[in-house]
Amino acid sequence: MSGTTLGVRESPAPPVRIVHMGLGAFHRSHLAWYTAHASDAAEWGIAAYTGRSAGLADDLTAQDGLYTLIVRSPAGDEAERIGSIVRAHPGTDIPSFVNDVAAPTTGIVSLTITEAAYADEQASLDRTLLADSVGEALASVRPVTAIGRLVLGLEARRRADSGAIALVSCDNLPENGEVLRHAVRAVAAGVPGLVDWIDAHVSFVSSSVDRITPRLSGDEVAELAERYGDRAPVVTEPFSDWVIAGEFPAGRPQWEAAGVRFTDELEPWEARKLWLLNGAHTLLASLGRLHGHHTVSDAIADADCLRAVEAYWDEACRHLPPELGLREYRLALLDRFRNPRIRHLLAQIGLDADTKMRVRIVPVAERERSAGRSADACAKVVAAWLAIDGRGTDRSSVESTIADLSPVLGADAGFVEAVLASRRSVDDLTLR
Ligand code: CS2
Repeated sequence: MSGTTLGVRESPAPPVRIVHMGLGAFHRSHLAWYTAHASDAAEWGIAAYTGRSAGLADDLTAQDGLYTLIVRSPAGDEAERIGSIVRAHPGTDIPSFVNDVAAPTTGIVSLTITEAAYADEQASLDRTLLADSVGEALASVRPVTAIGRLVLGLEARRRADSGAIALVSCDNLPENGEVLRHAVRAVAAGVPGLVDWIDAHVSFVSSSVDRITPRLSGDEVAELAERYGDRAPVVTEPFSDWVIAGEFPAGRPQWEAAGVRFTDELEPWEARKLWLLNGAHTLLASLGRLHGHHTVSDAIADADCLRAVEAYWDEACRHLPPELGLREYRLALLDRFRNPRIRHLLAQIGLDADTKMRVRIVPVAERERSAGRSADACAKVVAAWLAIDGRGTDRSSVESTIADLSPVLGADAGFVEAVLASRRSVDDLTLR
């Protein structure tokens, strides 16, 4: 592919039937890749919207939506041109978004809007805004949150009588479809009749997504742009997994041809991924940085970090069904974390740390404590987070931060004590 310029499709662009919210690197290494590899890929195109910014949308538009996906293994790179994204828009292009969601040809809206966006405090503003806009032309309404924009699109779809649709969450939250249902219904509640329409026409699909895709630095993008003639390249790892539970009333791509697994029992897979992969990431983001490391591969090479990860995995695995192949998954994770050619910054993983702690570490700690065990490894994760965040070391502030993560753990004197004890040892790291 070297030396070629993007912008010319080898085959006609597929018709838009998927609308994506949260266009970024992960969407392009995951859902867009699976869609391009579905057996009926020619029938499923994506109109993708960024969170807000125009930069990536402009770059992709200049390339007719095409981009290069570079799969980076320790042995080398394999580059592939992906054509499933047909249009790219900035998230602020609300009129196009609303039209796309309302179109009868659209069957799916997928989301990678980050964990924190489902509990956006500004959602209540959007609820009022949407309630006040009843009867108005929707094109002039400007919700401020992603959920607000989605609800506006659904209201437009209802008015257009375009029928049922599936919403697919790809964010790292347990039961992400249910979390989305809750968030959407809360914002829709101000618009008369909309919640009933949603209940009858919208399927909330849950899914567990798994592919490490770090954000690239400016230098990395410049180097790849030069090599591939692509202004918006994506680098990802060889591993990829997607498990989905839910109905698609308006159809879906034949994703199983690309390796997607459909199940009625998502919860164990979701917990395996959230607790083991994401939980270890969250641990390394704090403990690794306390040790002075910047990337996952550097942190996992540190004996203290590796020990902490293994101890935390031992605690988590006591609460996962053994038939999920836990040993193999752990070994594969170590290889994935060690991939020296994937530069995954700990600081990137450390964003929104409290939301991540709640869904990755807290469930394991609560289960360990209620089984009568110390949860020392989880306590160390909490302690490292408190230290990297520069939180107070006195008992009452530690207690209240833990209570904010989990009322159960905050009221558990034994767990608070374990965190305080761990805190003393991790604080030594910062003093070195
Ligand atoms: C990471 C995830 O940034 C983070 O919090 O744990 O983005 C992780 O790389 C993905 O979930 C892998 O699928």
